Amino acid sequence: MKLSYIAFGSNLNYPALQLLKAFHALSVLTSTTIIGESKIYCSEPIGPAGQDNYYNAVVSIQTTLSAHELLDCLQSIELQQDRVRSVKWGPRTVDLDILWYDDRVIQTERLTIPHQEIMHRSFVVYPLLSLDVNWVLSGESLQEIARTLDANSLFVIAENFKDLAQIVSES
Ligand code: A4P
Ligand code: MG
Repeated sequence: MKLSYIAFGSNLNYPALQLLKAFHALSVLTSTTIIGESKIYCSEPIGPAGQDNYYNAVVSIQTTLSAHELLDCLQSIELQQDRVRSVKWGPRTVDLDILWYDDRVIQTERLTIPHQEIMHRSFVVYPLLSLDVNWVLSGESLQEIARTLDANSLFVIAENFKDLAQIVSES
């Protein structure tokens, strides 16, 4: 069993619903068990201007899939949710990035692990902290990294996916 962390992001077609769909798809994924979930956040977009705010979260899993098999599965979930790859960092129905896989450093054409943007993104670092993750990246703890990031544009929407489902069903 390998431990992995997956970042969720969406800012198109009812982002809360997109996150819930992707969470469900991950929960039924072969050889994989969800073991933790962060709070769900709303965040201002990084990248091209004029996009809607994002919903973001991080989920931890245990899996017997290899990192590349996991990437294949996550990309097929993205496609099931009508993900169209167009503009870099542009709007998307759902983006599923592998942040971390079994303490490994992987550098291939398709995969960079740990994900290279983790330490620049409050919408990844804060969810990780809400999951009690205590990684050290480039000599800095996540708490130290968080202090260097602007969290002003980050809001908690729900404590977990169950609460998010409740909020969606009431709206
Ligand atoms: N790839 C390499 N490493 C990985 C990895 N660890 N996990 C490759 C997943 N994929 C990885 O990704 C392009 C390629 O990266 C994949 O084919 C895979 O082989 P993509 O999702 O098709 O396209 P992209 O949008 O150009 O890149 P990426 O890295 O997913 O985008 P980002 O960096 O995640 O940026 N603002 C807010 N507030 N919240 C967000 O969630 N997200 C983005 C997307 C921009 N701004 C945002 C947010
Ligand atoms: Mg991606």
